[in-house]
Amino acid sequence: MIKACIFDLDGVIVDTAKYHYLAWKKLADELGINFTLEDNERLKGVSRMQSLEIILELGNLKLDEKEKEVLAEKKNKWYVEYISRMGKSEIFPGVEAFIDILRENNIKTAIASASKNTRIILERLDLEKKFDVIIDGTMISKAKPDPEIFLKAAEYLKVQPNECVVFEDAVAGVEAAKRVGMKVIGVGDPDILKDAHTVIQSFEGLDLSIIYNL
Ligand code: B16
Ligand code: MG
Repeated sequence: MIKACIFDLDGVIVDTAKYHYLAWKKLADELGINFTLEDNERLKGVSRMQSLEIILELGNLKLDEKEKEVLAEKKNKWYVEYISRMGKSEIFPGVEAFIDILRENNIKTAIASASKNTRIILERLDLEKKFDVIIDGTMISKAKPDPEIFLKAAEYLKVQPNECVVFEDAVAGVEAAKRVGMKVIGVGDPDILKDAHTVIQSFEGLDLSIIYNL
């Protein structure tokens, strides 16, 4: 019996990856590091500090913790500038309608995102009220594929892990949810998200059958 749906944010509800890329690119350019859109794929679903580590590794740059914090903070300032200009038109097609269907059918909804900027993004998209629970990067200590974020979402929703369906665009997120017995719907490329129970390309036209037929 499915009682709740838990949504990742970046790459599932909205495409913030392009803004992460612009901000990281600006930083990489400053540091003289070549950073491509292909490299950016490795940053999806990964925490801010881990993302910085990947970029520094691309440039063979070794820095101390303090220097890394300054750079991460700098990138985040640029990123927040970009996302502060986002609007409702950037929500992926069909997402709001699907969440409305869930709520009308008494299925609880949550966000589980590694982003510490989750609340700013949801506010800009006017989506906060659509979720019963919001778990973000400020509330967890272990990154996906650790299941901490999904377990916390289930706990706050007051449901059991096996009563949840997770929507994820990152391989690490699919693994995290499966580790605690949740059903997972991948959002994106079926070849990449092959461990998910099923994969969708879009939320357009989706109804409850997707979660009941898993
Ligand atoms: P921030 P998700 C993740 O969000 C992004 O996919 C990832 O690229 C980003 O580095 C991470 O959030 C941290 O974001 O710097 O805003 O705290 O996919 O878990 O919703
Ligand atoms: Mg994601």
